[in-house]
Amino acid sequence: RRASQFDDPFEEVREKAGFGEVADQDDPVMMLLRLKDVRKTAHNWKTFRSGATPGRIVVPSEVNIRETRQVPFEVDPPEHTDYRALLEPWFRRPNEQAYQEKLTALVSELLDEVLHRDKVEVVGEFALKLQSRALTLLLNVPMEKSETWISWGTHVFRSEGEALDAGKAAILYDYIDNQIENASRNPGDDLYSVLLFADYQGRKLTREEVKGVMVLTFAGGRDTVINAVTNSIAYLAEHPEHLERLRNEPEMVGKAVEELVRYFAPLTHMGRVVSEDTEVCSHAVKADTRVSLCWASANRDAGTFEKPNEVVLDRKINPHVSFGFSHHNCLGATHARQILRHLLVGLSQKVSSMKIRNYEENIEEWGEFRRKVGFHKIEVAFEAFTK
Ligand code: HEM
Ligand code: EMZ
Repeated sequence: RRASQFDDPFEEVREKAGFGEVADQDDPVMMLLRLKDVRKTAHNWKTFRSGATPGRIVVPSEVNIRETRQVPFEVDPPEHTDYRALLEPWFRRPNEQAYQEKLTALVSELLDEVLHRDKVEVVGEFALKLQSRALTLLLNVPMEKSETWISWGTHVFRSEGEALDAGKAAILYDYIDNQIENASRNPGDDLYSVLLFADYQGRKLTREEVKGVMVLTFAGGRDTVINAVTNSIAYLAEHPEHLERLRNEPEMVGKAVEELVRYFAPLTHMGRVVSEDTEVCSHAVKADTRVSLCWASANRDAGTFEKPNEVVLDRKINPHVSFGFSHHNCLGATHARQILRHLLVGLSQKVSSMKIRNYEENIEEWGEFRRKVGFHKIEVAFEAFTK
């Protein structure tokens, strides 16, 4: 199997039963695998709740490593609607011209750093840096801040050998508490300050709510972006004809981003807690149990996607759910899409070819399913493009 091939481990079970079962810390999860069920369940927030005990909708459950409720991720309507209204304008800033110019410069600088080296470990030396530096734009804080974030590694709650790392989580919480404290003493035009002084339902947000938004911003947009960036590079390394196509037809970059994100599905699934006895997929589910919406499986549903296991770079109809569906659809998607657009354009303009030297795959295990989500490490040699 080639480095950039991401198989669909769910196909058979999706077609036969429609769901799979996963054990997780005495709190099992019923994984929904079909696009139709995923959408229907995501939409039905009354029966399938996000506002459960903080951490419980994440798989593996984070109830034992955090108490802070992530906002708006772990809140249901109607409160969710008001939080979103407050946050949406800020999270749309990546569409602005000035923001994009900074992103172009940032990608260009990073590519120049790797271009004159023999080989580069893309996860740690490229994707993590790109994710962290780009996040300074989203938070509107100085670029130097990214140096601290880079030192944390690829996940804020996980580490090598430990799926849930409470010590690591504590570093993030302390950091955010500190930044909130600084912003309250000396407010600026960064996200912390904006949140501290915003109006929510006629009152200010509490420190705990501000922290909830910030933790989510750091955690949700981290390994997802890192995997999307790394996997896109692996893909274009093995498909130089597509790199060339992007160079000649830059107008297709938007479609290419959607298709790569569909194919890689950087976030495999996300849970919900069932609020009343009900039925999903002709299967009885009890109140207070967990189900999950498997975005990765839904994206390969042959009922909707033709040739689901192929990357069709200019795929015309692409209603993928990599960024979720309905109320909780990804707030960071505008930012993530812009990073990927600028990456693809930058690569096509500056790189003629990339050779993969060595790699170690990152495989997730969910019950009977083994799913490749990206790489722990991947060494690539970049060759500069000269006109
Ligand atoms: C929600 C995926 C990048 C912030 C979500 C959801 C998915 C997702 C599937 C829905 C969760 C649910 O329904 O429970 C991704 C992927 C990304 C990405 C694949 C990168 C390719 C980011 C970034 C940020 C971010 C960069 C911010 C810096 C959020 C937030 C939510 C969210 C705040 C919660 C929205 C809500 O509950 O209303 N993301 N995400 N994400 N994501 Fe992302
Ligand atoms: C949570 C989640 C957000 C969780 C939209 O997804 O991302 C996961 O990586 C984190 O571990 O806490 O933020």
